[in-house]
Amino acid sequence: MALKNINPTKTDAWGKLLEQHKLEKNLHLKELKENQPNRKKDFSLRFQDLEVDFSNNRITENTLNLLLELACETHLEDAITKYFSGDKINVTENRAVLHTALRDKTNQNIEVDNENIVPEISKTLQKIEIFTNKVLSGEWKGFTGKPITDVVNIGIGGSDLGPQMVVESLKFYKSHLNIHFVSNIDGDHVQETLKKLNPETTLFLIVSKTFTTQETLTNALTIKKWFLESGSEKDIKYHFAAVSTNLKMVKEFGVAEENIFPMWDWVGGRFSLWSAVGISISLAVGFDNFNQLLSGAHQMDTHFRNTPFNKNIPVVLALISIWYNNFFKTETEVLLPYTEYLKSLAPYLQQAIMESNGKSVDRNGNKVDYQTGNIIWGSTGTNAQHAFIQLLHQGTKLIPADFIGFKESLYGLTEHHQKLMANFYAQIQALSDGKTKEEVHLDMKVNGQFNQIESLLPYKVFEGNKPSNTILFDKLTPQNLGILIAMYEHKIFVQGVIWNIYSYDQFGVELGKELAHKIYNNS
Ligand code: G6Q
Repeated sequence: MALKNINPTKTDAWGKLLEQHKLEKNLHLKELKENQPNRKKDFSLRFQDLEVDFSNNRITENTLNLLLELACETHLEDAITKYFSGDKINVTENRAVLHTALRDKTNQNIEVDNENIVPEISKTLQKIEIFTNKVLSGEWKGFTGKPITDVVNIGIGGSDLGPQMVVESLKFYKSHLNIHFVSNIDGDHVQETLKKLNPETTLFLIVSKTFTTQETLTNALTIKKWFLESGSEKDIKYHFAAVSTNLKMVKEFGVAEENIFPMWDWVGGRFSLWSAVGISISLAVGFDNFNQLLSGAHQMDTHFRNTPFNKNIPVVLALISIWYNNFFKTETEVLLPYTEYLKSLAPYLQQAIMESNGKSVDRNGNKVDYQTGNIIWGSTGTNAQHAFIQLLHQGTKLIPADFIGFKESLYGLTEHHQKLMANFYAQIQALSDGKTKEEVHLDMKVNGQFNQIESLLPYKVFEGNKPSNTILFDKLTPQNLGILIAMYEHKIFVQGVIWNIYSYDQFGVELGKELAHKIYNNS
């Protein structure tokens, strides 16, 4: 059954939130915190070693309660049940949305069109495990008998960004294989990658759900041609594998049947890293770590499914984001992971969030008259502090931030980590509390800058009241990364449900593709 069609702006809660916003829009975070000694405790949620502190947001208990009412009035609970049980909630494509089934560890039946999909998922996971182990152990040999040293993932969008982000994020856990990603149709991208590679020791994974994507097919053909300059047609089976729903076209391309991994139409591209699309991850960090990633995501799925909304991390994060987007009229959200490992998180979530919720027609087929998807951007701290953070502190725009941090670093170097985390907390505090005229005045006096007080004081004032969430884990592990990604996936879902849009199609990318074909064919 499809999701309900409820215009959120027509709910009682929405009306009350509008009033609430008038009352509270000028409250300052610094005062809120000073007047509420237990605020941090009251506005924090825990799940395993994840701690989400949302006390640095411009919300009160009343706001939160109204946002929770909004979730109930828009029937979020019913939507969650339908999401996990394989209802065809992706109505415009007539598909279920079941990336959660790929990491389900309960072994209970999950049905699509009256067929249990669990055995097929387990079989594929086993195939990934066997394949990974063969390649990693060196049992899998290239056409001249040498073991594989390099793997190239050929794919784009959902068949590239997820695996690439996870491989980058889990570099610490890396196997001996070098993993490369070719996505852009820009020939220089493939050329730059190939020039580093030896065809005798390289494995190519062609990842394309449809196997019709112009970029992926063009790159795959160029690579096949390059390979055939050294190897022969019969050697292709030692060097090419594919992940797709389109068996016919994969075989026509020449990939051996035993090297083909399935995909299913109930997995959206941007949510597919948990499927065989994630083979590059399994090769990069070993199957056990890949499985840990899946387990972490499953744990977050269970939390999301079973936790009351007021204690439910993805629900609370989604509601806070709606509060800013629809009532404060913010346009963007910034992601600030304080670890270099997560430098690809923002580009990955840009696709997941913006392709999903960048919609303006509601589930009744009408144009919405309220804001939907946020613009997502970001980069790692502390680098960002020396770049764009100025605008967050003193610009004219209100930009809610997610600070993502880890209590421990992976290699030790404690002094570095203490400095890193000091910066992490300093930014959160500076954004929230700011620095008043009086404080600047005093500071300048103490520093002996008497003569400059008049001319410089206004520039040194920080208004503060800039909101953020603090998302803190003990350590970056495959399991915690799974938790983090699934947390954002469910935040996307909750927002799409409440905004009354279809989050799982992406017609917006079609027009440009069609025109590119026409322009190319006429050139
Ligand atoms: C993701 C989108 C899109 C898709 C790519 C690649 O949700 O659908 O980014 O993943 O266009 O598609 P193929 O995997 O079919 O090549």
